[in-house]
Amino acid sequence: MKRKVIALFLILAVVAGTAFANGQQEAADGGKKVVGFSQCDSQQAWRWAETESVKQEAAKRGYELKYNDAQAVQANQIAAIRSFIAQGVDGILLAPQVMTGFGPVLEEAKEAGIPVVLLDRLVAEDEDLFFTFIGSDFVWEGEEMAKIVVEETGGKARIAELQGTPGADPTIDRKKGFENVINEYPDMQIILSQTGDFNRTKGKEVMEAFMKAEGNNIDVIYCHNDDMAIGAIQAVREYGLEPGQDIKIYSIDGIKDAFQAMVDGDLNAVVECTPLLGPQGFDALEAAWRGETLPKWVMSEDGIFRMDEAAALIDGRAY
Ligand code: GZL
Repeated sequence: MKRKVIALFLILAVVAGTAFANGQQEAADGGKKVVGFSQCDSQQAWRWAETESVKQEAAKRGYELKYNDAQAVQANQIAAIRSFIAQGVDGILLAPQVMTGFGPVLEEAKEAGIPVVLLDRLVAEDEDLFFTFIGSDFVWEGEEMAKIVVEETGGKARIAELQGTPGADPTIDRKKGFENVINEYPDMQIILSQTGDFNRTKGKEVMEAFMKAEGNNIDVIYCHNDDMAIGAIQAVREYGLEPGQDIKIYSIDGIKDAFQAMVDGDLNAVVECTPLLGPQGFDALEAAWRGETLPKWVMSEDGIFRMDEAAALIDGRAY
């Protein structure tokens, strides 16, 4: 009997030690910590990769995750956050649909003493309403994309732009960054610009309309994300032109389908925007639970990839 008690004690000690080593912390009542994750939507490959990163990391660290997909409706996100607060979660991860409108519910989370970590998009609210923002530099992404477009067109191009979700900071800042650069080149002109809502189907529909209107006058398509670029490629080909050749196409994210499109010669370059934010999200919550502070922006490190290097890299892509 004594040997069994000792063995059980040793097992418990190892489990506890492992959990602690993983940074897992227990809830006040000694149970598992509970984290609410409000995801803005689940309509793009990038979103699926981010959600999977968060779910896998929660499981790895032994936290209970309450997941809500708002289906691109901000009101659903606000309701989900309110529900997390009512359930007394220990932390909230929020990937906000748009920048504005989250102030009141973030105030409620603050009053409840629940730390909120923003994933992949910022909100235009007081910085003391969130613990930190983990995500990419969207202005940099737009600027780097524009530099490649200038280089590959010799500084002369009529550009069609597929914008992301209106009011989301990647949309605002990817446009800002791109224009920061092309505004230096008088022969670089955005002749058409419309939202495709970061969505593959809508990106194709908008590109079909652009082709109908100006098909033979478009030299470049700048897409705020890969899903819209995949739709644009289909629209260009169905119009009868060669994507990547007759019309050069550039996009942001770096999902595997985009690498395949570069391998196929349909997409000319991609600036990465990593969705694999789960580990950093839980690192931030654990810092909050330890009473520590972090900078208000934990910036992701992203790469830049050209068509001719995609074949060597595609098998190593993590999303
Ligand atoms: C960027 C993220 C964007 C992606 C899109 O951090 O908010 O939202 O670039 C996604 O693919 O829809």
